[in-house]
Amino acid sequence: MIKYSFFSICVLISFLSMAQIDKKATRETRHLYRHLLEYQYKGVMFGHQDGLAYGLNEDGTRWIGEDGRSDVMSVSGEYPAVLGWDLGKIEFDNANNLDGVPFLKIQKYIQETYDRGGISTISWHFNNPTDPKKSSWDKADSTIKHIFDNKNNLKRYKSWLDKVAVFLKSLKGANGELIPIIFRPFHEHTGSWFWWGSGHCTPEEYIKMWKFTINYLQKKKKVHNLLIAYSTDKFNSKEHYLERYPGNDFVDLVGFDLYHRNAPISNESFKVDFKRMVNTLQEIATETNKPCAITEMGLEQLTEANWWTNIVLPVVQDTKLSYILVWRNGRTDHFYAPYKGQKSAEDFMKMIQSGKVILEKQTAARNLYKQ
Ligand code: BMA
Repeated sequence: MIKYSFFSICVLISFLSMAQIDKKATRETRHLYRHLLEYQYKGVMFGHQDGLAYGLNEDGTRWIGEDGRSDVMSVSGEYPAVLGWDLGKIEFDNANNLDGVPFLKIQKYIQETYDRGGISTISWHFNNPTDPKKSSWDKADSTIKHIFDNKNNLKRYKSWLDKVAVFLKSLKGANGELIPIIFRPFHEHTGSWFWWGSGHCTPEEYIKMWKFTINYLQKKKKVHNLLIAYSTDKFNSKEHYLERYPGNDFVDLVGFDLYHRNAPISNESFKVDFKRMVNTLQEIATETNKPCAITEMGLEQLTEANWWTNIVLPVVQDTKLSYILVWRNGRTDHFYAPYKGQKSAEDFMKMIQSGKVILEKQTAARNLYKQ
């Protein structure tokens, strides 16, 4: 009797301490979440957006769609630990996403990443449901208000979410199990460059949209392979970070996006800001018992040869951060991860050799999807 009640108390305690929001999440999704918490302070995983789909050759020209290739691999001999993808244009049933990556390929890359033991995260730069011709970047005030005010707009938005749900549920491992995804909707909302940004909706509208979306995917469409990431852009304080926070029951992972601009003049001030934001994020992660990450970051064109060990490593090492993800290697003038011969490649390796930032092999050894 005593044994059983002790056992039930342990189960209850572990249940209460799991801040994961979807109580029906698949086994693999629950394992991933638990492991993200367990590995805090034990090395930060490195991620790259679109890292398997395309990149840059040594002479700076593009390569696209070469199976097995990755710029991080060409520099380090390993794949990134985390791969980021975007579903922009899935709402129109397009074959390719907004940056030209075929959705069928994204599906395959996610499966390969899972098979190797890595993590996939998905963002969605989607068009405006009240005026589908308008992209995420076409600023349109009160879009969210008009989605809920107007039956046709809401119907259209739901039909787009249906497509997202079909895609997410199509991601399966070798045994038919769903592949866990860190899903990161409505990102960078402390900025105002997207229609869901702070200049275009009230905090109440933003939170309503968030809750509606998560409920629709998890409750209505029964998508149970998601960890939901809340990611702001730059923020000034904890209050600012939390201004549009939808609540602990609607967020699994807390993060932010931050780009380093105007290097080298801004190097020192960037480091100060970056450190401050990481500290605040860790405080929130601790209070909410949730994992945290830098969900997007980078220095465009990596113009600083020592960027990784001078700017990134000192801030991210020995923190709670689960991962940092740099943006895509899209063009000669728009890339964020080193490629073979790129001037920061050697320094990137120094950061990896420090053991504080890890790639795919050490990540796979963590068996993130297993008990
Ligand atoms: C931006 C740029 C764009 C891209 C968008 C969505 O930061 O990389 O070229 O279309 O992200 O991936």
